[in-house]
Amino acid sequence: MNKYLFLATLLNMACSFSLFTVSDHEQDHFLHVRKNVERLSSGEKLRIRRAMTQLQADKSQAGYQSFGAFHGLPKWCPTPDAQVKYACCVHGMATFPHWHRLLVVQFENALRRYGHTGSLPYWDWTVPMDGLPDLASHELYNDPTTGMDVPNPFFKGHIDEENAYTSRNPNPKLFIKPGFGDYTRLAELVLLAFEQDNFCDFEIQFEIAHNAIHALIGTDSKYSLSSLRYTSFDPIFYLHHSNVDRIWAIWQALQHYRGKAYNTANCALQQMRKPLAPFSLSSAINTDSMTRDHSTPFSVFDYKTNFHYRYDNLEFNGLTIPQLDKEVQKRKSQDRTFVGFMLHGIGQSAKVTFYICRPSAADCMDRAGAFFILGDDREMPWSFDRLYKADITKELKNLGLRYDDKFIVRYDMIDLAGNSLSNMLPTPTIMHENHGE
Ligand code: CUO
Repeated sequence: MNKYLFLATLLNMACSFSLFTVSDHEQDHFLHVRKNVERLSSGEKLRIRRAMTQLQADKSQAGYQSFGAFHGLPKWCPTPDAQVKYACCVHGMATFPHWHRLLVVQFENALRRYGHTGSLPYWDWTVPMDGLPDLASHELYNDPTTGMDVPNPFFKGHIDEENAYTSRNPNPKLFIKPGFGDYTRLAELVLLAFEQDNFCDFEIQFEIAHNAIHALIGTDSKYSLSSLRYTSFDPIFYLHHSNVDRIWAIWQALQHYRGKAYNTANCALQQMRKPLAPFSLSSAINTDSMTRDHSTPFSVFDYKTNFHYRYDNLEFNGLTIPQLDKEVQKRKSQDRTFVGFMLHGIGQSAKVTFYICRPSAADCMDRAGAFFILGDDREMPWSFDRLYKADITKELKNLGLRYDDKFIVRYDMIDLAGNSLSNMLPTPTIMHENHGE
């Protein structure tokens, strides 16, 4: 190589590394930061509450009721065959994370229109907790400028369509502390999702883990988080889904660390190319150009570039990404048994409880676990193409059973008011895994 060509090559390299490439660190400097809701200052709480009050009073297409209607009632998105109107939200399919990332971005932008200068905080429900976030758990708050107690807009939301307010009935199980050194049950579910290094395997575990919060906060309340129709009218929905989005962002960072695909999917490719309604629709319906311009799932992965936000940190229960990688590798190398459920078109919110049945048919009462469905009779078709896995290793051990002993898993389903539902799932599958073998 002659010296001019050599110098030109060096210059080119310098340009591509320092002049024309913005490093992650430099990019991060310009992004809005989503904070843990429990770490907001009193000034930040006041500003976001004021913005939320104004957003709730906005009855235009860009106002609070539209957010509820984007997700649940009234149902107005066309079905694939365009015959019936369905709720627009996406569940039970690989584009669940994308659809909800768009909704959270749009909500955050709406708060900014009303003077909120920060981002949408997240409620980290994977760590042990004593109650719901302070921002959302009191009916009134004191406005220091007037000295008056005024309604806290994060406590409840009005559902104009039903002329009703949202309500909550948190299950006390949500606040049970784990033993020393253990994770909460919700954190365990999320850790199992983090183990998956394929997008679709991650997605189903992640989505079903997220359902638990809907069911445990809403329980049997009609206008609550446990109803797909009304969930997004409750303001705590947005703090929950900011955290759901953060969990996906942690998985993305973990994938990057593992050298695996993180800003794309290697499965469900058809779904990833199809723009998501109602974000993709006209400006008369979706007034937010940011979500309209990035309504194709493939463009939703890169949240920093396309939506200009980041999280204050991407730690999981205090574990940095390298520590989290070590933790999930350790878990994967263990000898474990799972029960797999094929979840298709359940059509309503439900709780599935499963039991290990030992050889004698009468002995079928050993509860092995439970999970929740967030569903409705008119929602986008559920099309999970893989099993939802629940770990039953400990439960088998407690019963003195090995994975190759004779046993079956039985399940029952109830709606969230406790009424029995007919069993509509295929027979569960037992799987034994040891990635360390
Ligand atoms: Cu649509 Cu949490 O998923 O609500």
